[in-house]
Amino acid sequence: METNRLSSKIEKILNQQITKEADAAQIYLSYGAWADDQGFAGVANFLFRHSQEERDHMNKVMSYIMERGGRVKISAIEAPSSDPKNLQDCFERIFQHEVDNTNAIYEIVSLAQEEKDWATWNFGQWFVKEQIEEETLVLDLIDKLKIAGGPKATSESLYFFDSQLAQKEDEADLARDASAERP
Ligand code: OFO
Repeated sequence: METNRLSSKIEKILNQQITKEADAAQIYLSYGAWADDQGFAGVANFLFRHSQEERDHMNKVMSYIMERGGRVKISAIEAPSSDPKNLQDCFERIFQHEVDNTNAIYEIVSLAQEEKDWATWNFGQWFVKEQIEEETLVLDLIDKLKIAGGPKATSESLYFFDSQLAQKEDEADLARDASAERP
């Protein structure tokens, strides 16, 4: 009796996503270590927390494959690329990683839709929303860095940015949710 409820294509793309999330966790980890070395303890803390979040995403995909009777395959991840040049560069690179990951999630939901695998489609929607939040969060930080002066920001404004990040919420508020929650 066939107990695997995932097609081989869906199983493959979900396993690839496990690697992508692990990859993202590794990137956040390496940028966090870089930030700490530069004296930005708040930024480092924020990036380490995010690294953990990416690991949680990896586990979420892994659990889903197993729940559906599929086979999890763990692959190697690459070493992260070179250190960022400055904070602006760090967050711009993170934004690009998030956009790449969003595109990977879109591939999953598109394939699920094509195969009429509504369970996977439904599962993927959690990630679609999560990616909107993550992109919004990073864009907001890039904006703040621009206001602080971008690559020419003074140490005083960077100190302020860093202390803000030490206590920043990990989830961004989305405008659409804010209006929906209004009484
Ligand atoms: Fe896994 O959310 Fe970012 O990449």
